[in-house]
Amino acid sequence: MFHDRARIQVLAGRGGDGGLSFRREKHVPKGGPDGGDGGRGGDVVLMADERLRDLSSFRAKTKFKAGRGEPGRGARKHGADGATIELRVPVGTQAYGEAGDLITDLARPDARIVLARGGSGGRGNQHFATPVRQTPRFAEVGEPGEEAEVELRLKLLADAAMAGLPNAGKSSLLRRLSNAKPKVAEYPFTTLAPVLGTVESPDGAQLTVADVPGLIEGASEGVGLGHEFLAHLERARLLLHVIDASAEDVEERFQTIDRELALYGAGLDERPQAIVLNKIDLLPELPSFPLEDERVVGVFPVSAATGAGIGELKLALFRLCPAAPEPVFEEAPELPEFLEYRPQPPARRAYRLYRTDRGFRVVGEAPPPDELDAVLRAAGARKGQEVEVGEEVLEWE
Ligand SMILES: Nc1nc2c(ncn2[C@@H]2O[C@H](COP(=O)(O)OP(=O)(O)OP(=O)(O)O)[C@@H](O)[C@H]2O)c(=O)[nH]1
Ligand SMILES: [Mg+2]
Repeated sequence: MFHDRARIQVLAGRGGDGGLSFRREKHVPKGGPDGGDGGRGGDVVLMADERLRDLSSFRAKTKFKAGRGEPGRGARKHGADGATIELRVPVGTQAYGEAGDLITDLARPDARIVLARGGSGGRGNQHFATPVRQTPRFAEVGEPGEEAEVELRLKLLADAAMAGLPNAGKSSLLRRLSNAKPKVAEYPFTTLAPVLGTVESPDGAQLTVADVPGLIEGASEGVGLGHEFLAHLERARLLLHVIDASAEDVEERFQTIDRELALYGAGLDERPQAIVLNKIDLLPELPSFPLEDERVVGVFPVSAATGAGIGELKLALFRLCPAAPEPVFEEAPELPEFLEYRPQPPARRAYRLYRTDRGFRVVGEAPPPDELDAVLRAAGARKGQEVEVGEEVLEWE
């Protein structure tokens, strides 16, 4: 099975707590504070890997948690940073946020984006000594990591894509045109997942062509296999509309597919189309295409069985395929894939949380009780510990 969608939950690592410690040396009776800082929590990163073809690796596992930062320790020892995890996805994967907003489009190998950022580590008590407070018995608590629910959708990146009814001969054609070897058989719906092939011109130029499962009437509403794969046509700059020319109703066949492209939307019905009239070996004379249509940039009678017309079609592809858009990333490093996306930009906290030797201290504008509860629980508060909020001292339950 080919998986072009996945929903995942990501949780970045919590920052490590600051250390609460005092220097101990043989001849120094009362050493100063020497608690080091906590390490940063690990990030969850999404990364495009050329070697991958689909999102099936996210079937087995959908929750990903980066490592938490280690707490700071005595002797000013900094806690280790939490491990960052990298989720690898095929090139062409888009990530959407919970509101359906496009977060990023990893359209280039090795493009990467931070989906959830690790919390910063808390400062150790070594930072809190002042002339009047030489023994600070508190240290900062590490911040929580960001979390997010993300939908991944793979949209193949091909220069041209085939559209057509089942059995039209799309896969046979891709075998003829490219290095790909998709399965061919005399029954409909032989192709169950998109296949990419590379076509080479005599002068060494290359184009990628996608063979997509056959479409039938109603495909845009989910009939047959076609619908979920229509998305893979979206990024192709040229459609190869493959029609079995040995059938009597060539025009009707064209229109059936064309309607589905229009119903699907995303501009598929405005894409330039090369009409491939296949199976001419079954016809006594060369067929013609009965329609005038401004999107039709060429009509090619071919036989994937005998190879007739294939050479011409191949050359024409290089001529007809609109030039790829300039790789914008070179001029515009601010493309989404380079942005560091923060799912929930952490609101600046109006308070700070410190660990003391008896429990916790909240300094600044304390959050509402529910939130305070959650924050303390996350920081590892235990029953019976003291929580100082302003002038008040509460007991944690
Ligand atoms: N006579 C003849 N048969 C062909 C030609 N091209 C393909 N076929 C046959 O048509 C049948 C369907 O071919 P496929 O390439 O599997 O068709 P498809 O469009 O990929 O079909 P789906 O994957 O089901 O959508 C097979 O039996 C092929 O051998 C051709 O040019 N001439
Ligand atoms: Mg096929």
